[in-house]
Amino acid sequence: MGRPVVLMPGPMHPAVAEGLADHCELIRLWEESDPDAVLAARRDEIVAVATGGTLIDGAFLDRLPAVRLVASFGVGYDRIDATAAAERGVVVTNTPGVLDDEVADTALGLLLMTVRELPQAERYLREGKWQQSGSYPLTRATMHGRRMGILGLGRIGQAIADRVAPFGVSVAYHNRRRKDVGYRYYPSLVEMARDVDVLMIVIPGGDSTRHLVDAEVLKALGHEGIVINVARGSVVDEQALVDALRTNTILSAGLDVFEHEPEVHPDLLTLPNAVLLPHVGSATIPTRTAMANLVVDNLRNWLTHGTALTPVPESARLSG
Ligand code: NAP
Ligand code: 8YV
Repeated sequence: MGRPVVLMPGPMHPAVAEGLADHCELIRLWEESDPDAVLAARRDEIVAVATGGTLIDGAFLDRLPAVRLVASFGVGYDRIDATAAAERGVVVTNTPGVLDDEVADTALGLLLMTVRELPQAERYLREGKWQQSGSYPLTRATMHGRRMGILGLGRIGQAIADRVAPFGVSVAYHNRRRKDVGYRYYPSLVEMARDVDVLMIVIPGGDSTRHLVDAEVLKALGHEGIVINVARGSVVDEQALVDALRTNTILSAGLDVFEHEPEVHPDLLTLPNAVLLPHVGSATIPTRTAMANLVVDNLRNWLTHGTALTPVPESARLSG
């Protein structure tokens, strides 16, 4: 019997291919001159997919009836239709846990950058304005005494909550379900927004959370309010956010993610009260390597023992 065949639709971290080399035949689809012909010719052989961002929906899976595992790079799996996968008996895995600290560090850095206008102050220095015009203006906001509302107190949300206590920042949260934690729980996002002045967004993306943060939530957050998004751009109505920043309905925003990455809403690029990062939440060599290794471990364990290490929970898969 030949080696199992695994499909990689698009380029991934090199450690994935390296880790799989001895365990399967890997089809690098993007390198094929006629990908459709390859999919048609190998459709009954390909048993698993390793992916880092290709859209995998029901139609894609229907072309590959022998596939039983989709191993995804990243904890967010919003590019995979997990319900369609579950309906076809396909297990989806992601890479939870190994990036929590990295993303929480990024979130905290982004919060500090936004509250204290550090990128703007740095630009001021580089542009020679310190000599020309004197000190950078005092910032209206300070970290101390801020009230943070975490939208999505999960693994990363908890790591962020752990980090802000020494700054004197209080924490509340909104999830669909209350957790057994010491922070105040809000069943309503708008009500939480009304009571806090930092909205920290760390929920999964996808259809079920699309534009959860809309004009009403931003208005509730108010003039001193700061939005930090390290989750997915789709969670925020980006046009409503731009309008809220322009009209000072909120104070400022720090964004690592955008609705149409790598495109960024052109107005965000010019607004002085927006701090923008190019989706670097987990982007360090050690953390991305750990994520790649977990993709490999999921595939290897499944190919060898028939079980995956970090499958997306069935409840999440069937609810989308
Ligand atoms: P997690 O542990 O699954 O936590 C997600 C939290 O969101 C859960 O507490 C969940 O609680 C809550 N939630 C889910 N749907 C909700 C909804 N509709 N309304 C309110 N709360 C909801 O996930 P994680 O590992 O912390 O990762 C969170 C997300 O961060 C990922 O899905 C990914 O999109 C994003 N991320 C971004 C980067 C980056 O580079 N910027 C890196 C890693 C992850 P309930 O189930 O009780 O609602
Ligand atoms: C990565 C992420 O940027 O894990 C996630 O959900 O958003 C990030 O860690 C992404 O997976 C890169 O493809």
